[in-house]
Amino acid sequence: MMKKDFKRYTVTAALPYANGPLHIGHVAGAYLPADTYVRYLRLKGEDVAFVCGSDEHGVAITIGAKKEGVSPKAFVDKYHELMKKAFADFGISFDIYSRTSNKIHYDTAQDFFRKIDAQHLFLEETSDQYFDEQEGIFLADRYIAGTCPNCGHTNAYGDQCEKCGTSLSPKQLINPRSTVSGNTPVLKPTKHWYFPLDKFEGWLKDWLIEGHKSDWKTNVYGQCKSWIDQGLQPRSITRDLEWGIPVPREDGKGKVLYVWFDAPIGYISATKELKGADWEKYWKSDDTRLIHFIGKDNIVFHCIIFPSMLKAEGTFILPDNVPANEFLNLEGEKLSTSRNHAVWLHEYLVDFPGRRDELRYVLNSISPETKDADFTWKDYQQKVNSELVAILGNFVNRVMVLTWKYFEGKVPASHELPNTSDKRKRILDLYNLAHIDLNKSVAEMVKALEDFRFRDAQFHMMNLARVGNKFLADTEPWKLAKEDMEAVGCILNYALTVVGNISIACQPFLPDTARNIHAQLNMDASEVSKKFWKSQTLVEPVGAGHQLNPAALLFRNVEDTEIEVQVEKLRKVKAAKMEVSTTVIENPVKPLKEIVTIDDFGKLDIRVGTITAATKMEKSDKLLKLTVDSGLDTRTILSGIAKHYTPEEVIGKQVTFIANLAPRKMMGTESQGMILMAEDSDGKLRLLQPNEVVRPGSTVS
Ligand code: B3M
Ligand code: ZN
Repeated sequence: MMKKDFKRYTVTAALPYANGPLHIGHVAGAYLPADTYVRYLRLKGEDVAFVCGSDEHGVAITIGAKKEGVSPKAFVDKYHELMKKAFADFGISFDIYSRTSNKIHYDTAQDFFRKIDAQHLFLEETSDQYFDEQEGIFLADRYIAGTCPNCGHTNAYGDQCEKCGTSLSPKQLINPRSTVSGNTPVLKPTKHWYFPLDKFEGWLKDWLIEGHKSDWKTNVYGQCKSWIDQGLQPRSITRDLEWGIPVPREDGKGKVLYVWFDAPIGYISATKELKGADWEKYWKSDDTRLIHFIGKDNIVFHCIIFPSMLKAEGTFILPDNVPANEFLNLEGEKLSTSRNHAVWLHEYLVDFPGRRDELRYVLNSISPETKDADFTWKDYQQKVNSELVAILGNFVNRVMVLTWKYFEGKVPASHELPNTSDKRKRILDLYNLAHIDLNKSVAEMVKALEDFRFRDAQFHMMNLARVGNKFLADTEPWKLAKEDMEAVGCILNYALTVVGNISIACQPFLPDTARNIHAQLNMDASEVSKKFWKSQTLVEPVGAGHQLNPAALLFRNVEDTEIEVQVEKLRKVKAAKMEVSTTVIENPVKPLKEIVTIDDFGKLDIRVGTITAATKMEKSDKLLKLTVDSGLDTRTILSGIAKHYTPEEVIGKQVTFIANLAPRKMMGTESQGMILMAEDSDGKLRLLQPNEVVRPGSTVS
């Protein structure tokens, strides 16, 4: 394919779900490569809109909110702020970090839906889906658990069995149960709208399979091709949920857009927010290059489904490239938010203050560009110590220190060294060799950046320091200092040129380090930097006579103790999980809640009381109104046991109850506590009683 002449860039990074903090897997997957690329584009002087934001809809959010016992809105508010701050603190240079709960996004997503709907492209279909009668809701796949038909695991989800990895549909589960109420759900008809992906198969074959055969990464292209080759089906794009963007149709009341329909449109909404009236240029102009940075689990959504949606809408440009990464593992195991097996970005920033570039460097040098990669703390230490410290930091520091030693920190003259001795001839030869090597490295670095090969690009950048070190070691200016200061000056002048070029070349990868070197060189980088990135050859950043600032170390060694602390942290999490998992009973009714401390538990005042009277609550088939002698007082407690006990059955029984629960009004009556119950997997309730009669008011601990 002919390379187009692009005038501007719209670069997107996957919108992370606002359901937990960011870890190094997220960073290595999408955000660091995107940031590196965008920094490179800006240095070249390109017009770029770099957009991202929180993905705030979908089941991941509603489940998370439920777990934390808060509303979805409160839940996303919390994580949006946390993620936004972590990105900013880490220095990811988004032009905007937006969120999909913004009004502008609701409007944009609904308009998008309407535009396709007006062409009568969506299909409507009514089908049977699982419904939780107690909660009165249709259950998303993730809210249904049951026995896996493949491996017999009793806690498989409606979309996947996490034990054997089989992807499932809810109806395949044996003994399905709602994870919301624990009850057995019933099948009930519901209407949804479907995007006719099958109708785009022919077009996708042209645009993607033919059109991007040679310019997309093989891992991305391969996944897309096999997906399309298997044949495409209509995909439902609406859901029966309360949290989400309402379907903009009269007959769509109570339904919301599927999160994967609205989320990618979030890129467009964010651009609107960023650019105002100018936004269309970034999405509707053929000379704009659209690039999506994502992890591999998002490939089909960004390469097949979203492009088809854009095509259907009809007025947008399509992604020109989607350089998706594979996964990053941690110490040989999958990163996992739920198991807390992760290096959290916000924690790294606290544990390693002022050392952002170290993490950038290591993640970039092991970037899972073509296959999964593994992050280990030992390797982190090794890369920092033997590369950043020993190669880059060491070179810059030697040159600075020598210049101060011999020339009081002033850049020495480079006057063409007359070739008057064998020694000088050798220096000139070495200089010429180094110069060729360095320009080659710069060219290779730029080529790799253009091709989204950031680990190679960083390697070539580091080559500048490798060549610089070798040049110093070969020319040995410290030995010449006694006999030929002119030659020493020439060597250091050139070495300072290399330092200056490194400071410019490392900007996309190590932005803090770049600034540090600029400060030491006492240089304003902006003009030379432009020249460097335009010409893609070495420039002369500091001229003879220029006064440098004092030398300072760029990096320091990562100590064994620092690494041990991190490894220990991971080990402790694992040990805690093992303890928990050995005490979990087989076939748990509900997933284990979050761990609480003994102090949390101590806040509950649990006691034994005697039921002295019981009646059925009017207009409720669930509630019994109980009078309980609590030992302290006589109180009224409403309990949802009417389907399991008659009033007569419970009078005289001793029960356990929470005595300090804030009173709650239900159906006009105040309940002053809560009776404790055991609930089995069929939803059957049994009173929790002491096995011997005790004095009312006895505490439970
Ligand atoms: N939030 C999935 C994820 O975080 C999803 C990406 C949306 S990009 C439009 O992996
Ligand atoms: Zn299974």
